[in-house]
Amino acid sequence: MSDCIFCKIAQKEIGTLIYEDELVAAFDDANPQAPVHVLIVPKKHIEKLLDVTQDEDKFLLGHILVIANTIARERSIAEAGYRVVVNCNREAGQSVWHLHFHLLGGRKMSWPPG
Ligand code: DGP
Repeated sequence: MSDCIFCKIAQKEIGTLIYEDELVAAFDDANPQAPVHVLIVPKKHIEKLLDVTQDEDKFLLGHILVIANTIARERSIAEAGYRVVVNCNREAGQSVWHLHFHLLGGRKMSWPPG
């Protein structure tokens, strides 16, 4: 989508990717909430988690989680612990309308989330 900031980052028009393959792109969050805070996004524009479909997107969703593991290992947060978060819709705190998975680590996390 032409006016979507995460589409522009995924297509390398702006910003810096730390990982990409044919399906996904990953980059550091501009407003990090932990020492490691990476966003993993599908290259195709999907507005939110609620919009994924079983037939089209189930491989993509599993792939994103596998890539989260890969990046967690690369960033040396895998063994201590990390969190993968998707905020879907307004009350969950979604502020960018392109599906993204937050990968957070490098500090002790609390529960429940705010
Ligand atoms: P959420 O609230 O779940 O929609 O998370 C959106 C995240 O995206 C938030 O942590 C800040 C980050 N973000 C917003 N705009 C940009 C941007 O232009 N570049 C990068 N790298 N991150 C952004």
